[in-house]
Amino acid sequence: MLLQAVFLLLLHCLASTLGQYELCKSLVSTDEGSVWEQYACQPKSTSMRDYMRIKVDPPGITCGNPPERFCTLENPYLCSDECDASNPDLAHPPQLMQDKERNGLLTYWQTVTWSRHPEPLLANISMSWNKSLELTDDIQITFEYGRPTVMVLDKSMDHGRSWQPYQYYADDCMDAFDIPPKRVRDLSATNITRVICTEQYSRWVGSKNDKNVKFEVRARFSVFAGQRLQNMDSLYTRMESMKGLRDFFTFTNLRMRLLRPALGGTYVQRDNLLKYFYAISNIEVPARCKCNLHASQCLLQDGNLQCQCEHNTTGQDCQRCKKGFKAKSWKAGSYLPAPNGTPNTCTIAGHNCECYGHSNRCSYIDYLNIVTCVSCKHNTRGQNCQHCRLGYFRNASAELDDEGVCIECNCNQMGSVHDRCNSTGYCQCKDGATGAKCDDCLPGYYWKQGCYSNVCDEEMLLCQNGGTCYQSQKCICPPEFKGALCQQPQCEAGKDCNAASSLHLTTATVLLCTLLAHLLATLTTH
Ligand SMILES: *[C@@H]1O[C@H](CO)[C@@H](O)[C@H](O)[C@H]1NC(C)=O
Ligand SMILES: *[C@@H]1O[C@H](CO)[C@@H](O)[C@H](O)[C@H]1NC(C)=O
Ligand SMILES: *[C@@H]1O[C@H](CO)[C@@H](O)[C@H](O)[C@H]1NC(C)=O
Ligand SMILES: *[C@@H]1O[C@H](CO)[C@@H](O)[C@H](O)[C@H]1NC(C)=O
Ligand SMILES: *[C@@H]1O[C@H](CO)[C@@H](O)[C@H](O)[C@H]1NC(C)=O
Ligand SMILES: *[C@@H]1O[C@H](CO)[C@@H](O)[C@H](O)[C@H]1NC(C)=O
Ligand SMILES: [Ca+2]
Repeated sequence: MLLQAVFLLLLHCLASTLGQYELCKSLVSTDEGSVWEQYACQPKSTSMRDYMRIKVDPPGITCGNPPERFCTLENPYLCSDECDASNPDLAHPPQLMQDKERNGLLTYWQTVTWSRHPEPLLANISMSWNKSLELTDDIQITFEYGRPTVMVLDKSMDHGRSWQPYQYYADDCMDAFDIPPKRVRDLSATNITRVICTEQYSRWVGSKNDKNVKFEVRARFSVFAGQRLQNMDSLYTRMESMKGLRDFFTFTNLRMRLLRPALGGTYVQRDNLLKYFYAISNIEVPARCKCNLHASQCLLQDGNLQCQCEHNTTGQDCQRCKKGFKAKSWKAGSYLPAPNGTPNTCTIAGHNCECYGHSNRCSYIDYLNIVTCVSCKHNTRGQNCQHCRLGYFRNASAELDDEGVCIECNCNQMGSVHDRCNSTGYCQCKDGATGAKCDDCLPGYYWKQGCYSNVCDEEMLLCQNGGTCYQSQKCICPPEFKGALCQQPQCEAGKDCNAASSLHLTTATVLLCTLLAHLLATLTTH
């Protein structure tokens, strides 16, 4: 026991020299031999600049094709600088925003000048990593020759499918975005995830004085962890308890929308537009891979960052349990309790009672002398949750431990005998019904909340005596006929079926004759 205590102490020392949450597991000797102890763990923070894929829009925005001259805000009348895409010494391609600058040589991406003023000079810079990342320090974008007077930083958490604003930047927030200006230091613990517009990084201070535009992560962290971030435990505790806090620092893509360049004054000087453009020499994105506290390493594999998952988890972000380790459902690791957190390891499903991850509870049934899974989820049933519930069938392309292993039969209520189906999803149909779900009729039947035999059709059951067949359901007969197929005259058999009509005729004749007689009488009296 003493030995173990000493070992654990040693481990703590080791963990603290390594930094917090850097160790996923460690071999510990106990009286029963060595066992692995597991801890919540996360990769080190690193410069994600080296892994980002960068794209600028619109396509022709980078300067130098054709070559052009430009000047700077500080030397507006010395327009001798040249940008030429075909000359490596004078070219300013996008990759110069993420290169390692050697020997103090400043390298930067540069756009065309604002020669089309007053049409706005717009540029988008999209950065993608194809990996969920968590910011660990300030994003810092270095602008040469002045910072934009209006720009927006956006982020995406779903690989660019949807975007949201991260921070607005303007020299006049009300004027540019109709948002009152704020600083991060105006925020408190309750509204730290608020998206703000800041005027701190857009004002003209001379191009050499302050070149950086920041997204402040450190200042936000310090609200919880103290000025020097000395109390990170407090931050991590908040990460666990405050909804949206962790997600606020999580992203897969970033995008800068540059909306107006530095002006160097209040107005645009229309007679010298060659001094207005954007130029970026560096983009720092200090972050770590999001591995859900299940990995301490994140490595480049086939060009993409990949968490080296521990705790028997798998996936790019360790967001799943490995196959066969689904005794209970997957959970992210937790920072709590300090200092080692909780690993929430995926464990192998027990030998005597495998539930394939559809239940995390087993129960011993005394009179049967068996152990059985309790409350199987995902529409499964059985001792090991290995069958599908009635009304469901086995998904042939899913493993037994897949959440989608059972598919609803979906038998048509009217057309089928019951709501169960066979193992390929076929329902049992009532007479006349057909199709996998019994929602169709066999030939010779029509559908009307179930299948019914045709009364009439165009082949065997023809309507007679000029009747027409209405949707196989009934013959519409001419007035003189009746019967299912209009086979029967309206009048009783054996009687004179023309009597009625001849009587009508007689009446009409009598009437006509009377009329004529009247007419004749009137004519003769005059
Ligand atoms: C920048 O991206 C936004 C959002 O997708 C888009 O509306 C805008 O047209 C883009 N601007 C340029 C210059 O490509
Ligand atoms: C993104 O990463 C995933 C997982 O590593 C990989 O399957 C996919 O091909 C990657 N996509 C691109 C465009 O690299
Ligand atoms: C954040 O909350 C503080 C106090 O709780 C308040 O003074 C401040 O105005 C709020 N900031 C924003 C942007 O809502
Ligand atoms: C993963 O599962 C194997 C097999 O059950 C087990 O020996 C190992 O300790 C597990 N690893 C972790 C990190 O839990
Ligand atoms: C069957 O399982 C596969 C593999 O998990 C899944 O992609 C598919 O959606 C499932 N089918 C249905 C109908 O649920
Ligand atoms: C399920 O029923 C359909 C239709 O009756 C049949 O073709 C199929 O062979 C049945 N599948 C099995 C596995 O019995
Ligand atoms: Ca550079």
